[in-house]
Amino acid sequence: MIFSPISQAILDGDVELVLDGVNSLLADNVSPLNILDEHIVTAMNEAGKRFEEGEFFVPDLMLAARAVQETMKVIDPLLKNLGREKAGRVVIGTVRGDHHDIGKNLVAVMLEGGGFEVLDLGVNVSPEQFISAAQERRGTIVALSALLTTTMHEMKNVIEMLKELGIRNDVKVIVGGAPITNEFAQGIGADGYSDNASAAVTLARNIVSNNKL
Ligand code: B12
Repeated sequence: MIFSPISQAILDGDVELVLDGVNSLLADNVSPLNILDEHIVTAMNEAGKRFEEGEFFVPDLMLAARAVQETMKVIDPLLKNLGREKAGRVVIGTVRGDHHDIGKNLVAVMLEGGGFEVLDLGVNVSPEQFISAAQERRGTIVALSALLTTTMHEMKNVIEMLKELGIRNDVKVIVGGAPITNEFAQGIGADGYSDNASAAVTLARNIVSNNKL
């Protein structure tokens, strides 16, 4: 398969080439959303495929991830500018034991672009940290990301802790990440799931309007 020069440069971990390509698309008025979907996400999906097929090793993934992170520094502010009034508040993070943050960062940026106030707690976040941040303001949505089958059960721990504290009905929980499915999300009692960052915004908006958070 032939990739765009930007996607290929991400796969090669060539930060300079990626930034040159992205800046020149932006100069041609290409939307940052388009750059994200067409070039960045495509490249990371391919990196994942190559890793699964044994063509890529962890250092290759880290180079690709670093190229994406540098690119997001340019794209982030532009995506955030797409937003208007605050649609609600979201506390987001990658669950305990998990350090993958590319997808989580994309979701955070898209939510901000979609008008949400977003508090990003980072990676390796404990249930206590999620819940304490959510309790700072009524109506906060908690958004959990997990990329490992060994950490996805942490999502259930967050929901169980909310139940134990008697505040399950006050805090809505949405989940996502490569190993998460709709069935899994329903099984742990989450309020919503999506498999991509754009749909996460629609999901959060629906939750706000259905619950008048
Ligand atoms: C990049 C990567 C890494 C990078 C992470 C860099 C970083 N800063 O994130 C590095 C090299 C550090 C890494 C490390 C490891 N990784 Co890794 N990694 C990946 C890889 C290739 C891509 C992940 C990614 O960024 N995808 C691109 C983003 C855009 O997609 P995404 O995260 O799925 O997010 C999208 C959606 O899921 C959704 N979404 C995500 N979060 C949320 C949250 C909400 C609320 C919503 C609504 C939606 C949503 O929206 C996002 C945007 O569209 C995947 C392979 C894959 N195909 O997923 C393996 C993969 C996840 N890693 C894997 C493994 C095993 C590891 C390691 C254990 C390897 C090791 N032996 O050290 C470590 C774990 C370290 C740890 N404790 O976390 C396995 C997991 C296997 C499993 N079944 O659990 C995978 C699947 C590769 C494989 N096939 O073996 N990894």
